[in-house]
Amino acid sequence: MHRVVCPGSFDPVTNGHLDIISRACRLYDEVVVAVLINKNKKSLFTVDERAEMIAEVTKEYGNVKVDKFYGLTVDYCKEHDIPVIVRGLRAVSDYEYELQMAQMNHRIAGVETMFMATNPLYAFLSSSLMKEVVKFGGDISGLVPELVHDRLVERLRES
Ligand code: COD
Repeated sequence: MHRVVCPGSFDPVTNGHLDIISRACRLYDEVVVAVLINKNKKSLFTVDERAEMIAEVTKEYGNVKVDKFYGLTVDYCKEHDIPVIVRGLRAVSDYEYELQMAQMNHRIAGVETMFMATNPLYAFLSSSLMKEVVKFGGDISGLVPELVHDRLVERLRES
């Protein structure tokens, strides 16, 4: 069985993330979407909320498992016997950081990284931009799932 992990912050999940996850689902038997528990970063949604949204919007894919993790991604991989990390590449600006991480992950644990080129339809998407646009009343329909759209509006109106 070929399993891979798509690690990330997913605060919140966007259609750019989903494009990578759904394509990975077609290539591998099981895709584990692992949400990082980052105690140093202030997030809009709790880890549980992020994981719950991902589970809801990926349930139709059939081979996604959602999990949370703390610490190094490669330690998660070793614990769960997952040899490959899948990452999306949006632009050259992503490349340097991603390359450095991939090389370090290979050096310290022998874990491979597969890069998937972003769908140009979603190349400009990031969770931070989504939050900023919603906060100031902009329209992000079609860029995140409806459920995420509603949660973003609700959360950003609260604050
Ligand atoms: N189109 C395509 N792909 C996209 C898009 C888009 N519009 N938006 C995001 N993605 C991809 C990203 O490239 C990434 O592959 C994935 O979706 C998740 O993105 P984010 O932004 O939610 O998550 P990141 O990039 O903040 O996640 C970083 C990690 C949590 C993976 C990283 O910090 C990590 O592994 N942390 C744990 C500690 C560790 O192991 N550090 C590295 C040591 S070498």
